[in-house]
Amino acid sequence: MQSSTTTTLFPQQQQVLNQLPEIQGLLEKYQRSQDGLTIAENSTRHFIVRVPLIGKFSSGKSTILNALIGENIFATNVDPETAVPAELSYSAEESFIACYPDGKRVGVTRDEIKNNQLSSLHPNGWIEANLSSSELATLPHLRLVDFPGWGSGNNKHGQAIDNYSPRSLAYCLVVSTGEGTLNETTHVALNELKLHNMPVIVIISKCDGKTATEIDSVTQQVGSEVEKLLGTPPLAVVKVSARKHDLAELKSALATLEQQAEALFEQNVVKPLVLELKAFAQFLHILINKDDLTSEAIAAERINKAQEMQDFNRKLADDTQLLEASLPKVLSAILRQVQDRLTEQLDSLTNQAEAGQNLNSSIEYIVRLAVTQGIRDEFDPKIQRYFDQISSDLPQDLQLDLSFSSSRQINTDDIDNNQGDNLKKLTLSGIGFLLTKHPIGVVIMPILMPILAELFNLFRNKADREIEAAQRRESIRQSILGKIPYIVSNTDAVLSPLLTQYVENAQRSIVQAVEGQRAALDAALIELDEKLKEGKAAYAAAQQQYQADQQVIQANITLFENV
Ligand SMILES: Nc1nc2c(ncn2[C@@H]2O[C@H](COP(=O)(O)OP(=O)(O)OP(=O)(O)O)[C@@H](O)[C@H]2O)c(=O)[nH]1
Ligand SMILES: [Mg+2]
Repeated sequence: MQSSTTTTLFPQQQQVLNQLPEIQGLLEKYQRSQDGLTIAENSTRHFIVRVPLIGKFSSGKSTILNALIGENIFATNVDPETAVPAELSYSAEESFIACYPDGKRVGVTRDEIKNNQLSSLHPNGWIEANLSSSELATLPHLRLVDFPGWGSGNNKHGQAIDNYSPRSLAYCLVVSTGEGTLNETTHVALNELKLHNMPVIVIISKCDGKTATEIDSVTQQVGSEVEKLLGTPPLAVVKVSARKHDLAELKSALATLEQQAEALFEQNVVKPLVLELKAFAQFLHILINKDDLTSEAIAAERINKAQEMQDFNRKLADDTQLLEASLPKVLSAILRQVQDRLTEQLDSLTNQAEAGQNLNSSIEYIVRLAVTQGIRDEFDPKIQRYFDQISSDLPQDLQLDLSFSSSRQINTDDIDNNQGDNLKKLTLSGIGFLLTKHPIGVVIMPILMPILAELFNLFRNKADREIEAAQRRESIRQSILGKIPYIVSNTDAVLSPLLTQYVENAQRSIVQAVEGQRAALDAALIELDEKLKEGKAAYAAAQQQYQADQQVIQANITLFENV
């Protein structure tokens, strides 16, 4: 288990923890699902704002963190260096822990971190660095994360993003003055972040050895590009020189983010909980106000509700079929993107092969970008339309939040030690699926990429031999060109069942959620009928109980909304 934060709880955090047993008891009493509450409880107990520093390799991320904590703990280099994410927390007593995806935790030394001797943690492990830095002490709700950079065919960054995207509530985007502008990978990454509406601090790094005019022009350029991509201004655009230990602007932006932690808690934990309570109150409302109800009327209502459910299931099946019918077109558009991008990169791949480099990770990287973009352009709009249609088909008294933008963050490491597996379990089934509706990154990428990597490995030896044998540049080029259809068909073979599975899971979890609510309502109607048969007094008592319970739920809603 991750150590829980020793920081003073926010009033709302305390409030949620105080009220949970009462709400839990009522959910149990009415046989309603506890899943949402369990997630709310975990997210409340372990609330933390993870803030990965993302950006191109060598943009200066590790150097910035070293300068911030005032010690050279993390390895830095002009070549791609950071390979394992490192999570920084304040602790009076310093410790470094290697965290494996299976939950194993092993102490490591400063030297091992400094010298980047962490290969046993690939690909899904991370480092926990608990440091007694006074700077970190002022940011108790933030957990800054040193992240592998992107670029130069490095796919460690992609893996890290997949693992972190459902667990992070803010980002720092580092762009060095040397880069001057956002590259394509950054565009794709920012498109992703936009969907989660997260605060982003843009850090313009290496502001030394440049004139003030040059720095201002990069700051303006990057700031406006980010704003355009996010649709809202970043939380701050700050200029730093880690080399000169000039981090004043960054420190002030982090302090602002720290102040927003409470609002982030409210948005990510309290709001979904309140929605759930409102659905519960609505359910009780259906049972109340039935003063002159008869057994016949209850029987009629049960039939009526069952009929509504059948109608809904039929509409859902039709909507799902329509979505499934669109999949081949979606898939071929995505594959076209893969093909086009590989072809566009042919010269650069040829250069790499000529220089004797292995092309595997470059190819993986290109495919990853193409699939991410392709899914966003082709699949997401269809899924969104599907969810919208279902929301409007839903019987009035049932609640299902199917809007993309409302995906709830999941602190998987706090639910169980087995982070990777849990994530997959959560995102591919039931409530987890409904909480993370956005398919890319959270659902599809973490499954797609390892399978693709294996497939590429299978034909890699043969391909490498052929490429080696081709002596002239043109024949190397032709040889790589000849591999593109293999890559595209491999991607097809993996992606096609994944898309189908995504749609099936979506339908299944919607049915599960809706039927769960319906069954609870039916059980309540049966109980109401039994009370009615017991006589007027029992019926009135039951009504009173529903009213009292509804008041309790309502009081909790008011409490959470007004702290
Ligand atoms: N001039 C200048 N160079 C810097 C500054 N910060 C970092 N560098 C240099 O930039 C190079 C890369 O720095 P890192 O901190 O390793 O970059 P990174 O973003 O962590 O890179 P990856 O871990 O590979 O993603 C190193 O050679 C640093 O010395 C700075 O403020 N000014
Ligand atoms: Mg680094």
